[in-house]
Amino acid sequence: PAVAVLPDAVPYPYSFPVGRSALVMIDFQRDFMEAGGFGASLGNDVERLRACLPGAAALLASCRAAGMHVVHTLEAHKPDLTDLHPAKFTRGNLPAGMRIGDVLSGDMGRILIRNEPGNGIVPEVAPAEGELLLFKPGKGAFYATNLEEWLRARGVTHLLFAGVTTEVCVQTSMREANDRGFDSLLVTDATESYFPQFKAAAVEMITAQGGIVGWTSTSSQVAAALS
Ligand code: TIU
Repeated sequence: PAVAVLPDAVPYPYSFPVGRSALVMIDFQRDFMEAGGFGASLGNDVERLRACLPGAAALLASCRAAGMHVVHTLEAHKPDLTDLHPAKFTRGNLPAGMRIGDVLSGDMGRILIRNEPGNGIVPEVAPAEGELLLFKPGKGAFYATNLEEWLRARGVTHLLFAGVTTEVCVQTSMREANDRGFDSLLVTDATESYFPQFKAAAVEMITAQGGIVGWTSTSSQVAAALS
């Protein structure tokens, strides 16, 4: 279809012009999603995040089949750390060896550094040729990146969001998108948090007050709308 319609989206029906919409896959990186990565080293249960991979992979397949633009982001810093604020570097009061740029024990390489092994996207949702792979130094995908320019150059007006974690990088990116005038939809089975109550709260706060940040739906409803 030229316009896909989601009659059961929350808080009310959402429609998107397929040729002017992009799927934004936030930070599906080994750092956060695999045992032995940075997220796991901080004591988080990565299996919780991995529960959204089937939904995310299905969503990615639907959007690719429809010919939509696809963007993959990575939370990543330059090897020389010139794009890392001291406030982010020191946050968490972590010991040496566990800070951004340090070498993690195991095979993941330097923590949150571009092109290190841990900074690759997990195979279940790996980027394909022609899709944008975007390094972002912040939580939001628009901060200190060319994402807005890239989307505007392609006439994109609507964004579908997936990724981890729901309440941190996904929600921040959706709020940034909302303030830039993009109508945004969060696909709830394609996003996860280490904390179930934070995912639930983020979904509620995005859709509250008439969709103050955007809409939510599921990968199967997006697939049905695109078929
Ligand atoms: N991608 C993303 O959400 N980065 C984070 O830092 N998430 C946390 O949950 N800490």
